[in-house]
Amino acid sequence: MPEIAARPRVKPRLKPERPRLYKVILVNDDYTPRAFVVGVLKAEFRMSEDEAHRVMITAHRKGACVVAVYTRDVAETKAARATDAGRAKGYPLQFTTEPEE
Ligand code: TYC
Repeated sequence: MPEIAARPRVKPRLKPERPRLYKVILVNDDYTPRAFVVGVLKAEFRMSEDEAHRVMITAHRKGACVVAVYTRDVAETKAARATDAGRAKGYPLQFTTEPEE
């Protein structure tokens, strides 16, 4: 049987889709010390003291605050590491992720 060359079934996209981005969200609680939250934000999200303090205070006042936006893998890894840092000290600190619209 002669081989029939397979042609691509779809036109290759010239513009690849950009990957969906995910927000990392800091959730307030009544127990984790403010300074500890600031330290985690600085260490895991490479924030300055001022930036970390602003994000911590916003979560404290409003209940939650968007920390940063990443691809899904990076967002989930950072949220898990930051949450684990609190858990290791016995704090209920929570970082969650959520897709951007
Ligand atoms: N509410 C905490 C306190 O008063 C501080 C805090 C801020 C904890 C933000 C979590 O996401 C948070 N000690």
